[in-house]
Amino acid sequence: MTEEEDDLDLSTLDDDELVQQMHEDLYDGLADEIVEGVNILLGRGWAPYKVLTEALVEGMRIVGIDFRDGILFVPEVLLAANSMKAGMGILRPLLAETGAPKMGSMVIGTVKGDIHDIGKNLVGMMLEGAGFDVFDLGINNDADSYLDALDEHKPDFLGMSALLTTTMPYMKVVIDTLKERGLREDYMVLVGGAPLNEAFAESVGADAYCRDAAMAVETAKTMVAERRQAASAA
Ligand code: B1M
Repeated sequence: MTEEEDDLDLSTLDDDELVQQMHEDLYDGLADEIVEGVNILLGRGWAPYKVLTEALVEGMRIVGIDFRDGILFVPEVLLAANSMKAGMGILRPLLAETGAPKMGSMVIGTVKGDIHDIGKNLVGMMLEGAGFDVFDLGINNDADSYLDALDEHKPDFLGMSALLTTTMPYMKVVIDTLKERGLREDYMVLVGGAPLNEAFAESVGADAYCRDAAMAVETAKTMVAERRQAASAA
């Protein structure tokens, strides 16, 4: 980076230029700049969700393409991920403070063998903002870890995330374990992650596939409402 670029005053950029610059800063793993950019956009009246999707998620999508194509490698992507998390740290309380009425609860975690957590964290943040209590188990969860948390928190939902084609089959192990222990009907199971789709969710016995965090919130709300309706009709 040249000295001139280093001195760039983000606040002098218009919205489009700033978002573009944030994609580049995310790509370069510049966490301080991402934090500054997020604060500037919020200061200009951008909704937290718009900042999240247009500046951060879109930036990470670009990183993902160059990671896939062998232009970026793990250490660089890790820096990008940490920058994304720094930005999400500012947005998290804002997304959570909507004052939404309590909707339900979810135990969520990334499956065994998988350390990707940005998407799962986003889903948790958005659910919290929509009024759900979220119990986040982090990454690399085996079936016992999920089942212990379900037993402890007795949530409405189990949410599982996987970003690798090699780890997504583990969702079936968890669901089969729930069945073996006679617990499957106690929880609604939602699954998500970039390599998944509806057919996969159905094949492992999940209740629904969620394409993104917004869809996870919509799906959870709809299922809670349907369950309450069924309970009041019974
Ligand atoms: Co990894 N990685 N990575 N990686 N990584 C992918 C997934 C990959 C697609 C990159 C690529 O090749 N293009 C590829 C997987 C290929 C495959 O499986 N076929 C890959 C690989 C290969 C690997 C390693 C094996 C690389 C290596 O070591 N050689 C390694 C695996 C480590 C492991 O897990 N055991 C690895 C490591 C890493 C980093 C550590 C460097 C870092 C993770 C950091 C972190 O998460 N803390 C990383 C990253 C950042 C990525 C990419 C670039 C970005 C993922 C991301 O955060 N996306 C990713 C490329 C990609 O996905 N296109 C890639 C942004 C996030 C907002 O989206 O996670 O999809 P996403 O979440 C969305 C939805 O999917 C959905 O909602 C979210 C929000 O809208 N969703 C859910 C997700 N979970 C949900 C759960 C729900 C509901 C919805 O439950 C209800």
